[in-house]
Amino acid sequence: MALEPTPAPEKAIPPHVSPDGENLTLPPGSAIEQEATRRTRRSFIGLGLAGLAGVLGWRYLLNQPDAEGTPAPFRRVLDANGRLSAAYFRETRLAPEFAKSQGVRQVRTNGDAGLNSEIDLDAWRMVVQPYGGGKAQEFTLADIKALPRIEMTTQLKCIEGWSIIVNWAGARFADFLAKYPLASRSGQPIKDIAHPPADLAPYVSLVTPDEEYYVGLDMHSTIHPQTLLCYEINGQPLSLEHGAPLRLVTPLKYGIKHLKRIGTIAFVDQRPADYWAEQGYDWDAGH
Ligand SMILES: Nc1nc2c(c(=O)[nH]1)N[C@H]1C(S)=C(S)[C@@H](COP(=O)(O)O)O[C@H]1N2
Ligand SMILES: [Mo]
Repeated sequence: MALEPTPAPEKAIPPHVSPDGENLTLPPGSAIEQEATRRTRRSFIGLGLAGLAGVLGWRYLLNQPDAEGTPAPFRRVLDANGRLSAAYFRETRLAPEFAKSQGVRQVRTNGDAGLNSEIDLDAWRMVVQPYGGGKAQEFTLADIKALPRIEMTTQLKCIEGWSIIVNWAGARFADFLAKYPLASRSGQPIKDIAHPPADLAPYVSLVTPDEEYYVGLDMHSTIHPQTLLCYEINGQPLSLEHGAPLRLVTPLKYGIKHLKRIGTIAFVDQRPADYWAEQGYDWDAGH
């Protein structure tokens, strides 16, 4: 929008006649009329400036580097929200659950980083690097299925702006760490997620077998009761696109954290690398 001189309305419309031909009552040249004209002109220029700022502002925002369609300045707001949710909600909050019948029939898939290499589902193992070093341990899908089976119907929210209600089944990550004490330096298992051992690793890293997709999680989110090592979606074993044989589901986080096709898990001291955080997304990605 260009800032041109205010067009003189006198040219198009006679001074004291409104656009629909009705006579205005203001006497020509009166103080009131001058003031009205001045105000109109000023507000017109004001609108023009606001419009220009708006257009430039939007152009600025939309030209910022983005990832999954969210320009970086918006991301900074989400980052601030992430810090808030990390600080205030931690593990005490539960994501809403729905009746199984409210789940979508036709699940959608999104994101295939780390899913494009060959996979032999029978030979697949989940490799876990214990906290503080030590020998990596391998787990089969049967090992995970031997843990208490949890079913939940929750909303999967993608940062792109869509969400779906999905029924998931799997084992609680916390139950895995209760049975296999891999996340504490002392080797103490997590018996009660409200009182986890003090020497628990602060962070967890999850990586696909081909290392193309990777996610970092804080320990509070990892042992949250709704964080699942998930092997079924809507009553069916996961398809390859949904992350067969095992994926993460953690409904207090955006979809970006729900790593499909778990390869390696490690318990570590520093925030692990995170695929979308590297693209400028909030590391916590909570909602
Ligand atoms: N390995 C892997 N996992 C991934 C992704 C990906 O690209 N690769 N995308 C994530 C994103 S952005 C979303 S929204 C969810 C979508 O899960 P779905 O395909 O089962 O709907 O998977 C997440 N997990
Ligand atoms: Mo997503």
